[in-house]
Amino acid sequence: MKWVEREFGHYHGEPVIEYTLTNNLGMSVSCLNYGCTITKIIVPDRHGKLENVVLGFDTLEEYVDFSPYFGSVIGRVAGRIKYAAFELDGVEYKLEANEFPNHLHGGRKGFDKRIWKTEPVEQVDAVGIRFTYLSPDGEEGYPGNLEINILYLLSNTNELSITYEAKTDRKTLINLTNHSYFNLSGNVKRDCTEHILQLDSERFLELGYDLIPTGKIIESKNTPFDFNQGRLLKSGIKSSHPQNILVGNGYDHPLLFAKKGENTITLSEKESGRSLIITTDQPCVVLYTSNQLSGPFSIAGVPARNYLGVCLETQGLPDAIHHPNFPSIILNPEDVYQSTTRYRFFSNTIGV
Ligand code: FUC
Repeated sequence: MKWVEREFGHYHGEPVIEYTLTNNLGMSVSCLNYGCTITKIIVPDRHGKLENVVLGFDTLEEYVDFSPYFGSVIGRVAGRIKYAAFELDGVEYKLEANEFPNHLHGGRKGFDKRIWKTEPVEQVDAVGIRFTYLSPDGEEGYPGNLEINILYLLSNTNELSITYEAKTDRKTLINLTNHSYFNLSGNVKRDCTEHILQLDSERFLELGYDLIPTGKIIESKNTPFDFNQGRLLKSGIKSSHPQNILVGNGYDHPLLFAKKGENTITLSEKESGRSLIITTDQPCVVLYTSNQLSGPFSIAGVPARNYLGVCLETQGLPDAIHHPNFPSIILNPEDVYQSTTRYRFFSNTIGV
């Protein structure tokens, strides 16, 4: 197991470093102190060929100019907050309305655009990076000084675990996730339409025209949102279900896990033979099939187009602060926020 670092660029005068963690099987994960951004995850296919399975850029300039949150940590609150405002204990807080009139993924300068302090971590069977950041009271409109501590750990079983911890000195909101776009074909050879997704979920959140939950919870049975038996992502991309059409033909939806506690998600692609099993303690996963990815940039030489990657954002329910029936995302000063999501890669397709 080892880690190496190299200079990746400069952001407002501060050095941006890329760390590469490599395990004894040759799997590697590269990440930046800018946004805790995962730039590469290199894993073998069925023939042992090592290729990158996430979307990313080669330069910091491209991240700054174009990145739709490729690989980064999202916070303080993932997803959208309607009208960029909320009330806590009778006080109204106004947030940055960076997707006017709403707030998206932590604001204009969320955690994905911050330089984090880093510290390499070496364990007997794992190597990692610890990221820390102090988000000051009022940042992007949120109350409380928030101390965040995130650990990326790569093991010798081809598992990357991400552990999030946070503490505040005033009541605030928190809902952290990682926004990696997976593409198991390797080096963006094919898009994500032939990826198969399996997870135990019987319900998903209906979205409004602004992509914010309406509050209605829909049963997935007999819809393209039923992934219990495994389903090709293209079935939702080509579907005539109004919820698929609404988000730009595809998925951009919070799927609610069937059970409390730990849940697993399996993503696989037959042709490469690669699978990814995600285990999380979060109550939902936002499935986003990159329906709005096209833009004036390329990814590993491939011109950006929709469906090149799939995001599986494990998190609390979006806009929970406006829905008393959703699990709370309020963090009190006497509590510690703690959550772990693990990503384990296999080079033989599972469950297909
Ligand atoms: C996802 C989606 C959004 C958005 C973005 C880049 O999390 O929920 O709709 O476009 O990321």
